[in-house]
Amino acid sequence: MDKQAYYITTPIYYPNSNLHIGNIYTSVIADVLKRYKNLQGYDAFLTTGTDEHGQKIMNAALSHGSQPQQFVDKIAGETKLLLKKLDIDYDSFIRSTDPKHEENVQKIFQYLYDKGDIYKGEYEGYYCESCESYFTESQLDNGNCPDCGRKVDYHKEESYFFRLSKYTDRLRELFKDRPEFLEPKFRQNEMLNNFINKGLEDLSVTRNTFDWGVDVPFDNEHVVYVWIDALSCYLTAIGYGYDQEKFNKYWPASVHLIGKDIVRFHTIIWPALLMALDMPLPKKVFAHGWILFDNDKMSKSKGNIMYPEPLVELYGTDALKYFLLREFNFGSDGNFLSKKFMDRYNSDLVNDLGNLLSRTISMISKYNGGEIKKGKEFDAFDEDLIRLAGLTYDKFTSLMDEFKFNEALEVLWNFVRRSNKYVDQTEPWILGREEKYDRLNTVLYNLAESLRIIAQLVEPIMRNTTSEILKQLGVENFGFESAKEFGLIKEKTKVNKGKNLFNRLDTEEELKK
Ligand code: ME8
Repeated sequence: MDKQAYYITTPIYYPNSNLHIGNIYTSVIADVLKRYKNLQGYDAFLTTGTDEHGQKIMNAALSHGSQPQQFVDKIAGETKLLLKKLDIDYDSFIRSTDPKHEENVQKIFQYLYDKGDIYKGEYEGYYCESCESYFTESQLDNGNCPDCGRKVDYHKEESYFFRLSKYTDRLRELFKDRPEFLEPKFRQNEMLNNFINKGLEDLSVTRNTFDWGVDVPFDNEHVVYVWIDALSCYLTAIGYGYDQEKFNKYWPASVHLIGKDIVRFHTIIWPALLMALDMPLPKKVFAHGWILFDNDKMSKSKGNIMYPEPLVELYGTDALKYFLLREFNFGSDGNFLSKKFMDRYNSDLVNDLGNLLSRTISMISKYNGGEIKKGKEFDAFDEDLIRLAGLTYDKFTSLMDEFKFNEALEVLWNFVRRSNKYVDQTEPWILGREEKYDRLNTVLYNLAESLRIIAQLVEPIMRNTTSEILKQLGVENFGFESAKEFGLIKEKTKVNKGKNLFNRLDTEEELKK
């Protein structure tokens, strides 16, 4: 039987500069979600890419003394390398300058024009260059852009318009009938109160003050608005216009993962466009919060941008992914503090997980000649541990399904800590000294089995850690679902003493780096 498709997208990043921690946060979540879905038996497909047209990119290229194409080629190449370095397992990297995509944008534009959903008019209003969007005075937020908060300029120009107003009622119904469409839930009220219920105005969908964009097919004085171009990348990436079978398999998207600043584009403009194209709507849009730096949004002008490369080089991809998922509540803003990173590394990874593995493997080597054996004596501590293992699987998966990644990891680490407590409660070193093997074997078996379950559950987030734990335990990867069952390790499995999973950091020294 064919596996069920699960299509995930990240935003199509602007290649005006290299990706920082805030941008890659979405990519990391998307990667974890993809691995999680695949491990659960889905056929997950992840699209990412670069949003290469528009005035902002053109200006960035010019300020670097480059031609736009040359400039975006360079950054798109660097972005791919960075995603590889971060072990982000994407399936499609779509560039909006890809000729297949440009063709799609023109087809979409022509179709909507022929249908009467795009018409020519004149625009007068406020323009945000960063969002490449027009606003009326009443839409401004204290005179600034309601999406990103930046300064706006007054503009007047000839433009083509998309009849967004025509879709107001259907959008209102969408929010009413499908409360799961946009999460977190509080964002729904923002969209309804700030935009839909105020009445939507038709949207200017072309620009004629620059030419770095897809030409309007029948009027080369105009280029297509960058957001129409960017959003439809989600379609081109899975074969729209050139591989219908693939497209039918993956569309509609299971989830668009985005930052909170681009909710309006994804939950008003994008569904309205898809309605106009008579296409099914994505099943969900999930908007995460900002990763802040000292309580402030990262920005170049403030000089407080944090890039992921040094963290990965020093601490590895597993630690970075763990931290981003564990520390931040997906949906809310959170502060990135280097000290917090070090503290979590030392407490959760070195002390809790690393120690559990090293003490378990050492004891199996010392007392059992390196073999995991089944014991004959049991007590209430075992029952309690095994019961928690079962509950951990159920809670971990249901929290992952709700995109509550930090809580899922908290539940898993609760089990890691419980396993360490089990060592203290059962005191295997005393059992060993007194040669009580019937009991000692049970304890060591339960510890090995707990570690196996932890390794299987953590695989979507830390696959290298999973491999290392399983290698040291001497067991094969039985698959994610095997974490449901306690007792799969075979009698006389030989463990392999290995390196430390994570080495303790000297926080003071690390902070100087
Ligand atoms: O918006 N914390 O691209 P982009 C968390 N091209 N997320 C952050 C962040 C931070 N500090 N800073 C930025 C675009 N982001 C469009 C997308 S999709 C069809 C087109 C997030 O490169 C931001 O919220 O400006 C956005 O979701 C993503 O990075 C890409 O931003």
